[in-house]
Amino acid sequence: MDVKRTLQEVFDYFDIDPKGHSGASTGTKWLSTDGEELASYSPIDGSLIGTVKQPSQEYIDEVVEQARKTFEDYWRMVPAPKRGELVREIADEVRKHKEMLARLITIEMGKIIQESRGEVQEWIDMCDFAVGLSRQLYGLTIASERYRHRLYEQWHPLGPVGIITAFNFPMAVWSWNAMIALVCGDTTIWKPASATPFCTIAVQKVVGKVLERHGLPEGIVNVLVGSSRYVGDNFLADSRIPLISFTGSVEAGRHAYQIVAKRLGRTILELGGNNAAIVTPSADLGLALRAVTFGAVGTAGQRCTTLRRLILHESIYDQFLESLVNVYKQLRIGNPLDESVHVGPLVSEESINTFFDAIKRGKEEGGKLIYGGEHLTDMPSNLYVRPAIMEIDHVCPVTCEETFAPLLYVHKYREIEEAIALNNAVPQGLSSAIFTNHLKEAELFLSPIGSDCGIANVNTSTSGAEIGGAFGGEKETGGGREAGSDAWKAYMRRQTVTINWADDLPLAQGIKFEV
Ligand code: UN1
Repeated sequence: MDVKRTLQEVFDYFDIDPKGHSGASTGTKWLSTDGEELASYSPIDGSLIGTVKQPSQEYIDEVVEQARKTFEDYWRMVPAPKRGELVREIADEVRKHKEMLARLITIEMGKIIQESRGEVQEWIDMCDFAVGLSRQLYGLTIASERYRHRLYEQWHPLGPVGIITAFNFPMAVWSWNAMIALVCGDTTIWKPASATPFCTIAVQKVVGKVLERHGLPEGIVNVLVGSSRYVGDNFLADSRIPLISFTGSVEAGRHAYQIVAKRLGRTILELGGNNAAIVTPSADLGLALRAVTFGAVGTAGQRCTTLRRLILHESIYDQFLESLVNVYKQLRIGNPLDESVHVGPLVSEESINTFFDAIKRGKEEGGKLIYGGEHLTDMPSNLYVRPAIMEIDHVCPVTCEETFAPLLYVHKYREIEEAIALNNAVPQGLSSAIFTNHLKEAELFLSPIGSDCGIANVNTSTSGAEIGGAFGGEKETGGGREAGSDAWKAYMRRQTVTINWADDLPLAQGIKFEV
């Protein structure tokens, strides 16, 4: 598929003008923003996708104010199942446009088309989950210690939610947050990564169709497209936004967290991962091989859940590594729009530099590059590399970092306890996996003395989590949880209620206070 022609089709389909598009929307309306233009380029061939006029503070204020006002005057009092109807119709709409949305993801950030379709599917799944949830925002009833008293808790909408997302999942991460926030009665304000503005614009166009059809007011689903110089510290410091959900690097997350903490706002942080998989002697090695390959090279190593560290038992070490290298040799690297390609380009020059820098440092710190690591220079852009495998027998500074590229470190272990210690030896704590057919080993890995990560998998990849579970991790990953399970609670405010229906006033804890 040709990049230029496909892009033109996508723009015609969604009716997007790629020249100086507005960077701010309150739903169906786009504001006439006047800031510097942000350009978006396709990593596939380096061609210009389009430009967006970034919103200066005046427009940011207008959008945040609209989100606050619509929340207060309208959205929070719409019954939750009715809010769910909006989300259900968004799901219907996304199903219609799935292929075009997927193509845009691939063109703008470079993941292979199969994975882009999977990403749009995550959005659809999130909608379905949220629609069900809209009838289940349950509170608990608690036994009161007092005579004729009722004690219970209820959940109320919180307010406008700021959603800051990374380039690697330019639609799904927003949807994990926004679909939940919407049924919870919150309005949303999305600031996407600077690398993927047109994915956001297309998403807003799709949502806008539904808002328009129902004549819903502006301010429910809002967008601010701009670099952090525009939509940055002021946005984070804005106390009209009670919750900021941030997905991105540890460094950027630490910065955001401090600004929001200063005003005692809430955050959901989904920061870096440095995920490991342990392959034990009892594992189904064929299955493990496929899972390891998908985990390590999927999205060209640019998922938070990408497999970065492989921990092999000494008895299967040579055999497994040899098979892995053979599989890597068969990987097709190229245009991610081509259905047969496994690995597309990295997103930017910066990612390329990080990849080569990590390989260099890995060697300096005692690693041995056993496969890949070349820059493929005969490609339509400068952003293609051959995924790399590096043997390294210890934990060192470079293996403690999240290198957002397809670079896999391989360690050897003897005892399972040693493998678990290696799994836990890094500052991040997002995803982890063990490959074993040994019940006791699996249970040990899942026990309190096992993996310290937010996600722990047995006989499946570190990446590719379903939306039904809560997604997020511990330690420097930030502790936030998004998507399924009870992650919705972070988007609402809990209210504990005591009702006295007695004729007197019994106090809790048996206190006597007579006047
Ligand atoms: C991310 O890279 O930020 O589990 C999220 C997965 C996907 C989400 C990745 N469902 O790999």
